[in-house]
Amino acid sequence: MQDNASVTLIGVPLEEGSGRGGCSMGPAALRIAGIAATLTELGYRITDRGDLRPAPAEDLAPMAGAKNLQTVGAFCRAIEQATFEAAAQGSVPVLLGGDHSLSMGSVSGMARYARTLGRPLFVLWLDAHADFNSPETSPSGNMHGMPVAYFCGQAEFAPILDAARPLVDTTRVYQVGIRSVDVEERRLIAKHNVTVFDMRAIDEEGIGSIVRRILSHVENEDGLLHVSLDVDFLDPDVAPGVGTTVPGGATFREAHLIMEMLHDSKRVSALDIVELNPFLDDRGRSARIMVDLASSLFGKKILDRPTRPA
Ligand code: EXY
Ligand code: MN
Ligand code: MN
Ligand code: MN
Repeated sequence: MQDNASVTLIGVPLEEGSGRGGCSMGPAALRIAGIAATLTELGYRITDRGDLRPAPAEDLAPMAGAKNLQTVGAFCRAIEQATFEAAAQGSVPVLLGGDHSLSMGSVSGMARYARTLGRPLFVLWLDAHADFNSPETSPSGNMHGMPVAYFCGQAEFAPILDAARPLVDTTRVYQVGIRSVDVEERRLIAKHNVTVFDMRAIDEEGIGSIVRRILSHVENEDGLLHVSLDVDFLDPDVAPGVGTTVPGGATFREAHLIMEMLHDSKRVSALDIVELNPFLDDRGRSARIMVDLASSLFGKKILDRPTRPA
């Protein structure tokens, strides 16, 4: 994003995609942790649209493999519209989640916006999970495990959004930090050429080199970049406030370095902060870390001069 741009906060108190309670308190926790004040201090104009609270979409017939489809579907529609509108007004949408099913809506909204510019949308998926299930492949039926397949058009769902909506090309999705992939997902992400930098890749290559490579692809195509940050991307020792912890995650500094490099790239057009479960958190620690990471993404620096002196 550009310096001194405007930011639109969109609260998404959605937990029905996750199979447990707690994520609906995520937007409140992120606000209490100071997301608005932090970004204001960095010089952004903040609009807080409050929390979306759509009525369930009764036109969607319940599906066995997609739990709470009417609730998740209604949120997805409202999120798609709110995200598109914020971006079309020249603002950077920041989705305050809410479980990860919200990205079916936010990424789709940004894909619609990117199409109005005639530019491609890239997605950086920071997560322990690939989230590439469909109602047919999901072991749980929880829709937070399905958003990537959905916005890439690779999952058969009920008519939540227009079937003719712009999709994200699977080759423009970069998954980083992955360490828990279901058997069917493994097959699908290979078949569709999703680029995965799993935890081993981070350990071997280093996160700085990986982020530079991803950004060079975005720059080569003059793309927009949507960043989707799942709390479980981080190691559970760093951020315990999430229902799907997987050991061996990213460190505090690995996560901040990603955000700092993304800011310098000026390519980020939207941010999802998802899966924060304040009920499972340790005295607000994970909420504060997510706000800290957002502040690095929006330009907070350790010093007001280059990091590496000449
Ligand atoms: N792959 C598992 C499933 O589909 O049920 C777990 C998904 C967890 C999804 C979290 C949000 O990233
Ligand atoms: Mn996820
Ligand atoms: Mn996850
Ligand atoms: Mn490591």
